[in-house]
Amino acid sequence: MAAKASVTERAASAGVRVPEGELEGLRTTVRAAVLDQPVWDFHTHLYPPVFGTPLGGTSAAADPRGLMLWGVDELLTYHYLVAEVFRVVPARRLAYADFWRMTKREQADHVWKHLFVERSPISEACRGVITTLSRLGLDAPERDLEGYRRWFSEQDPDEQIDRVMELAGVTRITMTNAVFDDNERQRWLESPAAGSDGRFAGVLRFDPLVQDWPAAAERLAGWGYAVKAELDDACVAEARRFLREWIDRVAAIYCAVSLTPDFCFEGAGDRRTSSAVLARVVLPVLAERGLPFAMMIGAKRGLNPGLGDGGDGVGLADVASVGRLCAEFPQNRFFCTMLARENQHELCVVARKFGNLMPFGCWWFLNNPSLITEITRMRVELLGTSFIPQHSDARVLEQLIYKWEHSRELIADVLADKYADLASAGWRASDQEIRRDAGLFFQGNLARFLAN
Ligand code: RAT
Ligand code: ZN
Repeated sequence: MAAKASVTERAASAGVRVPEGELEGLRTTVRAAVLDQPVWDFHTHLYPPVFGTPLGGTSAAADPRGLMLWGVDELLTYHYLVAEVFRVVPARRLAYADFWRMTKREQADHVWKHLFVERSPISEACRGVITTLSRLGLDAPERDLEGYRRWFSEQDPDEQIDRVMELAGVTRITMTNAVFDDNERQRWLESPAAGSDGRFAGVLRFDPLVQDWPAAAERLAGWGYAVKAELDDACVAEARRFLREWIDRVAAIYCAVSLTPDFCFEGAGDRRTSSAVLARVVLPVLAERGLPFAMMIGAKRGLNPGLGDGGDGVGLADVASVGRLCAEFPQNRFFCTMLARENQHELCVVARKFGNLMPFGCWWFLNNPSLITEITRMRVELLGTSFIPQHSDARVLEQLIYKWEHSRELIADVLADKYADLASAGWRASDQEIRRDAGLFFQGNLARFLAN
């Protein structure tokens, strides 16, 4: 009788019966939980000062090829903005080569003039610069680029990292350590302290190993590993040695590749080289080390090479291949993000089938308000709390501020709706439960997936 009565009571409280004030209170709680939640940023291209920095600031010597990018000139020459400025001043008026010949400061002046001064900076990447400057206390309405430059040059890069992490609410930054990048590889080899900054976690990234084995083999051979284009047993053993050594060197918490949209894994017996490298080299080593493998799939490399990093496009990828990997390698764990909007639903469905798959982030061209809202909403509906909603992909330190502020707002709104719907269905999550769930989204799911 009692159970029947409570079902009736709950039914009676469904829909419009939750008082408006209570729903408002719930929304406020959800927003506060998300906005305050410390973040562990799953994927960035940021580095600590030990990797050198082109803008020395007050404490370091400027290192033109340094990897730690920070400051207003770097913010303005972010590749998202380079692509945007070439829409306004196209290559027929300013040749790509002429742009790349300019100094960083001249490039930044060009972007500032055409995207911020001569028209309003309403794109997401432009707005991001404004959010960032404002939160740093720089007066954006003044539009004083020289003044911003002066302020940055008076900062200490190491202290700037602390300041930015504090403002962004980020507690740990995950790097992308590209072993096939000569500049970066050299720095790891020469500086034993490279991985010692506790604010940063290392990730071994090796796209060519999977996407272009013959070229990768040539490089490995040059670095002293006995490998060749044909992947025989001896070669597999050497390639595994290479991976193990570099996983240790960067203290990688996972390994990662970006794969083009044509990436395909056909399952057991697949004879493609990329599949063989995965099946015989990468996944066995990761299983042995207990490390997950992150796949970022869908970037069409070099669609317009003139734009540099900004020249990549997007293509529809084969999500079924991800499912086959999860099925064939149940002892491995996979993080996955895809670049095409059209792949997002299928990726969620595959994630429902495989507990060893963790979808993450709204990547690159998807890192825009309308799409973050759409994708996050769908993921919550299909996966509940079991995904990583966002990563920053920041390349310039201060981008952490805007990327996280903008994303948090959107994720908070989606979750506020979901908890309100839940309340209408008859389940009022407590404040503590809401904070627990927010913790899963912003670091707990990552920590747990890394741990087992
Ligand atoms: O989003 C980006 O900044 C891209 O340029 C890529 O770095 C991409 O995120 C990648 O990691 O390959
Ligand atoms: Zn990236």
